Amino acid sequence: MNERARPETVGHSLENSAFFMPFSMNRQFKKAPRLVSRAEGIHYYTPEGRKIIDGTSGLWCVNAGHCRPAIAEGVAKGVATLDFAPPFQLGHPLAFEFADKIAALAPEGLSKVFFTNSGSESVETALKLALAYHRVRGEGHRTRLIGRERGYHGVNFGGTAVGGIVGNRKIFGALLAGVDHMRHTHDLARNAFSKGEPQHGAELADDLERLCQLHDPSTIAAVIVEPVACSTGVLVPPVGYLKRLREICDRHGILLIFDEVITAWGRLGEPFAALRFKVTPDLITTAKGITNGTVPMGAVFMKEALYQAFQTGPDTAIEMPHGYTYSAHPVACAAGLATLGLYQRDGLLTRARDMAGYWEDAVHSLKGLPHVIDLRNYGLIAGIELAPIAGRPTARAYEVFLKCFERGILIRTTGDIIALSPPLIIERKHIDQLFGTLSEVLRTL
Ligand code: PXG
Repeated sequence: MNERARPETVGHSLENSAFFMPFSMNRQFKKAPRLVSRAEGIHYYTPEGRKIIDGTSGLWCVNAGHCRPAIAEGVAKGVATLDFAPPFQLGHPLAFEFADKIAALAPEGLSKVFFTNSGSESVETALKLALAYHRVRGEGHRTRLIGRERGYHGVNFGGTAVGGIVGNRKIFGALLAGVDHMRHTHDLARNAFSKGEPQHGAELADDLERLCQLHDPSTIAAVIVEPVACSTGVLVPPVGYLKRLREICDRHGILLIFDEVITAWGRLGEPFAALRFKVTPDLITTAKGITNGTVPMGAVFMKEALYQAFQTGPDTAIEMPHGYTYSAHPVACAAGLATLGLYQRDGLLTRARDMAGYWEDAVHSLKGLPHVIDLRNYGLIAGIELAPIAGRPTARAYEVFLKCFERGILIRTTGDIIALSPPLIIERKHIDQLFGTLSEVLRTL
């Protein structure tokens, strides 16, 4: 008899389950599992029927809230109509329709879209497009990729290498050569408790100029940053920082990639963070909210000039030897179109802007609570930084996470920072509940 727990036996031990959980403490989790089995709107439900407010939009992706009928119906119709179509040398109408509709929302000039299946694949795609762009233009000497400390760009080779999270890299060894990192922008000494963009730190962009001088700028292909670094604790860019990065890239012919896997699709009150910060990169990577988290999908937006640079060889040649079996998957496109329809019908791509004031006040109401050393916010995101317990980093925030889950709210923690990013449909009463519970828990520490 197989000893493994069967999924339907909720409450039964999962300790010997075959499932190797990603980015999880497998042993700890399997001893004391936390399961959700249903979701609706702003809530998850546990198998026992406990209702949990989703303070994290799943994993920063369910922007329109859970199980929206319009999306569920779009997916169901999509899968019943065209389950799969090869994306190479064959097409289906939804791919073209979806690409055109989302390109119309992108910052001016980012007129072409390459489909992937995840944020990690979007990042790899953008990095490869950047390298290829320089090569087809006779600048094959541009091979270096620059990321930033505390950046997260997914888990594939390129993204892990340009990412700036030591813990995510050191177990894998060297990964890519020719990668370097700028300094991060987190500066508690000068910017703690900033509301929105912090005032100090635009000059940190000059670290890119330093790397240019160190390596010779003509060896650098691209710079990749998250406009707001979310995974490492909601690091909002200082006023003027992104603009300065853009200027330095322009000065040296370097492509600027915004990794908007989290910040796109309304999270900051505009369809893209690039629009919110009024800085236009050469490429934008997205995923997550593109289908409201329902079907895996990603999209890379690029400037027309990038696309055109590849259209120069004989028209009997494939212009870009890159793509995935599931690029522009018809069910993902159906999910994306239904999601976009809902975002537009309900004004969700700009709703974060309307809610941001109430959200900001709620976030900063936690000031003065035990161990809270910083509060930061932008759009519908918040970072709440706690002082670590001496010698036990991450333990304090993890305790908050567990206690919050017991009391009916789902938060996310990274190090000793709590990150919040609720569905964009959140109402004031939910914000009150979220921060009410959080402040109760913080008082128990
Ligand atoms: N870039 C950014 C900026 C991301 O936030 C990825 C790329 C990778 O996307 P995929 O779809 O391959 O996972 C991400 C993903 C967290 C957390 O706890 C964040 C992500 C994923 C998992 C956890 O903050 N972001």
